[in-house]
Amino acid sequence: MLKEKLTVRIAVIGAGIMGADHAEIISKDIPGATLQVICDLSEDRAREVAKRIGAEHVASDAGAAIRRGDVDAVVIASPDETHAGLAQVALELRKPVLCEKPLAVSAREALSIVEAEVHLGRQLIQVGFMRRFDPSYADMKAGLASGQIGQAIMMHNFHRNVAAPANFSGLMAITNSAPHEFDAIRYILDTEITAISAFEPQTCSLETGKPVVLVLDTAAGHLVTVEVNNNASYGYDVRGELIGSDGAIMLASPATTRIDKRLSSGTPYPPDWRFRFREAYRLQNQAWVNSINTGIPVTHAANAWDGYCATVVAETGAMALSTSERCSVDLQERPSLYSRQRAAA
Ligand code: ISE
Repeated sequence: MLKEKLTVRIAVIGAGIMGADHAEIISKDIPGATLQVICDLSEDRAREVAKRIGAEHVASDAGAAIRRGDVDAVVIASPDETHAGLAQVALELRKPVLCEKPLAVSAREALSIVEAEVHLGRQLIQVGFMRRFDPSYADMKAGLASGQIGQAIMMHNFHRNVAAPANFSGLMAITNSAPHEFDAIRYILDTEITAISAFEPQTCSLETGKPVVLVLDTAAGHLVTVEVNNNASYGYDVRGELIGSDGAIMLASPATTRIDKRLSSGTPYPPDWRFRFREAYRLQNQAWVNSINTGIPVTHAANAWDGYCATVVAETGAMALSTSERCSVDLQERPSLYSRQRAAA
C-alpha cells in the first residue's frame, strides 16, 4: 500500500538513444518510479523499447502522453527543438519534468520557460546536466569548497566523442556538446560566464564535427578553456582540471580495470557518455524522483535558470565562432525564484 502511494508514474518522451537510456534506468534502477508510458513519433521504436524494457503503455503523441491522468511526471528526451514546447505543456499541467539538455534551442525560448515557472511561483523543471551528480565532479566541487587547493584560478575542460554523427555541424560542438561544460563551469566555480571566444584548428579539413577550443571568462575573474573534439576516434573521454592558488584537482578516469600486457599497461575508454556517466544518470534520476515525492527541488540539480544560462552561453559561443570575436555573455537578471540563498535553503 505504502509502496503504491510512493510510486511516481513517468512518461518518457522520445525513444532514441537518451530516451531509451532514461526508460531503462527508470524501470530497472529507480525505486519509487514506474515507466508508465514510452512515447516516440515512431510508435514502432517506442514499442521496441517497451518490449525490451517493460513499459506499461506505448504512445506516439507526446502532448497526449503528457496529459494522461495516469502520468505524474515527464522525462523529455525527444529531439532538441521539441524540448521547450513539451516542457510548456507539462508546466501548464503542473507536472514535474526532467528535461534532457538543452532546455531549449534558443535563449528566447529558454527564457519563456523561466518566465512560465516564475509565473507559477514554483520550480518544476530539472535539466539533465547529469555531470552535477558525477562522483568525480562532486569531489572536485567539494575539494574546492573545503579549501584544499586555495582559491580557484583556472579550469581546463576536454570533451571528446569517438565520432560525430553525420549531421553534426561545427557549431553543434558548441550548442550540443559544450553546454555540459558551460553548466559544469558555472556549477563548480559558482559564478557566471561573462565572455567567450571560439577557435577552430586551421589544419582540420573535416566538414562535420570539427574540433573547437573555447576560452571563457567568469564574473569572478577565472580563466577557463574548453576543448570539444567530437571525432577523437579513440574513445569517449571527458577530462577536467581545476587550478587553485594552492594546488589543483583533476577528474580521474572512472575505469574499473587496467590491462597489463606485452610490456605495456592500459585502461579502457567507454564508447560514449551513457557508459562514462552511468552512475551520474542513475543518481540524477533517483534524486529527481525523490524530489517529486517530497515536493522539494533537488538543490544541486540544474534548474530552468541554469538551462537558460547554458543556452545563452552556447548561443554566444556560436556567435563568437562565426564572427571570430570575443563576445560578452548577456544574461537577464536572475529571478528570485532561483536565488542562490533560496537554492541553499
Ligand atoms: C550529446 O548530445 C550528449 O549529450 C553527450 O552527453 C555529450 O557528451 C555529447 O558530446 C553530445 O553530443
